[in-house]
Amino acid sequence: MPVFDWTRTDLYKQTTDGSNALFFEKSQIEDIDPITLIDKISKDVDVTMPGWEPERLARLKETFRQYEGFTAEDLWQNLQYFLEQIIPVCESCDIKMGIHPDDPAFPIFGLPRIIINKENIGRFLNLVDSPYNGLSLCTGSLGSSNNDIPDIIDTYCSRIHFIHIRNVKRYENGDFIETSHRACDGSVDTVKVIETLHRHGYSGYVRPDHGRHIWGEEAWARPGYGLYDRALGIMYIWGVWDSLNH
Ligand SMILES: [Mn+2]
Repeated sequence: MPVFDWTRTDLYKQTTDGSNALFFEKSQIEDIDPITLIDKISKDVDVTMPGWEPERLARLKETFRQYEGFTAEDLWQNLQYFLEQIIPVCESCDIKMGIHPDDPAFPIFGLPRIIINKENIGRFLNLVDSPYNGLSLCTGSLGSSNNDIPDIIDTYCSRIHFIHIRNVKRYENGDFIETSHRACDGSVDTVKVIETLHRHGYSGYVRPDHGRHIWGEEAWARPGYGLYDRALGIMYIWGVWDSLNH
């Protein structure tokens, strides 16, 4: 993800069930310059967010200038160079690498993003076609745009070393909000995601990834990482998994 890590426009979006969650309002991103957005969001929160560290944000304008005229093909070339250097070392040390998709899975602020869909994931895996060059597949990140995630898992399951299972609800205008892990609460068919992993005998790592803030924990928990909702998410994932073993 060039310049920015994950991006949202509201870290405490109130929902109708009393929780709050990370929200992305597409029109805000289109109408605002990134530095104003970062200033606005940084005021909401006094903890350091992953990818939004103060020293990194302080250099934002400079970093942006470095990406002027930078295209998706330039990113592909850099990634290829990087992988060709590191994957042979990973093979010799038995360390499996897993790339995380862009979040959101589409270009923002005019910056290219490439790990965004099935076709590009296939291209990525072929840059260096080794089992050590794999995926940290994130259903929430890929779920921010219209991806058939069970199909992506079905196609590339042997290259998934780590999976982040969470749900987001997408709206027709391009907005999305993080929801509970339940399939019926969001746009990602999390049950089918787990079924597909189970069918392939997946034995890698899984995490519930993000959670809403519930039961008042927004007072102390980092936005996006509600402890209670992540715990509920783990049990939902286990519940589906166990029902498939039954
Ligand atoms: Mn993730």
